[in-house]
Amino acid sequence: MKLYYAPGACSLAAHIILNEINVDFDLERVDLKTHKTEKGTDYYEINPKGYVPALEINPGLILTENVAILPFLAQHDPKQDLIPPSGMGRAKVLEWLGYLNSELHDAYAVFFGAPMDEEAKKKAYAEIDRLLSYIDKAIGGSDNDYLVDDNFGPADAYLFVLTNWSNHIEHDLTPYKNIIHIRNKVAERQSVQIAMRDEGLIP
Ligand SMILES: N[C@@H](CCC(=O)N[C@@H](CS)C(=O)NCC(=O)O)C(=O)O
Repeated sequence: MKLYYAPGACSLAAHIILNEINVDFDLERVDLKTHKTEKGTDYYEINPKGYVPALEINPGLILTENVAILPFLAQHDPKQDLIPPSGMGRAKVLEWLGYLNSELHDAYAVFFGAPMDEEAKKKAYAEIDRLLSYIDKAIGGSDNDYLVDDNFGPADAYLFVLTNWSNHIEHDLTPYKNIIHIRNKVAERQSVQIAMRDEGLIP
């Protein structure tokens, strides 16, 4: 398998899960400004949508979209319990992935687009805070160790990656104690440390 990624982008979540599942995989970095890969390939030829992540499963077989890639990788070895194989447990993982992808990801993404004036920034911070407040409350109201159950899974990896972006946009995460609690556990995982090191995010 090969993951097309950009350092610290949402593709880091797939990178983390690839490290969890013990498969051989390659990485190919994509420059999101030029849409060229580190090998000089026009990235639109790999993923016509132009964004990361893209997962090459076999030569010519490409999977895109976080909500498809993350469950696909997580189900690789059912013994690892990264995602329930079926039923409500799996539906709950997809519920979180959908929410993170369509709501929180988009709320952060506006900071990486066209420059915003102060008024627009204020609204964008307020939207992130609204979503994080919901997530923090949902975690606090459950007995689970992680977002869905007591096992780390793809939704936790995705939440970790998205909330890392608070560092880049001068957004304060400290009010969100339950999110921070999950983030701290996720950050300690070897899969996360290795992925962040391999993407050049930590020494
Ligand atoms: N719907 C896509 C969105 C992916 C996405 O927004 N990727 C960003 C990085 S986090 C990107 O590559 N942006 C550059 C671009 O759109 O050209 C998914 O969930 O996989």
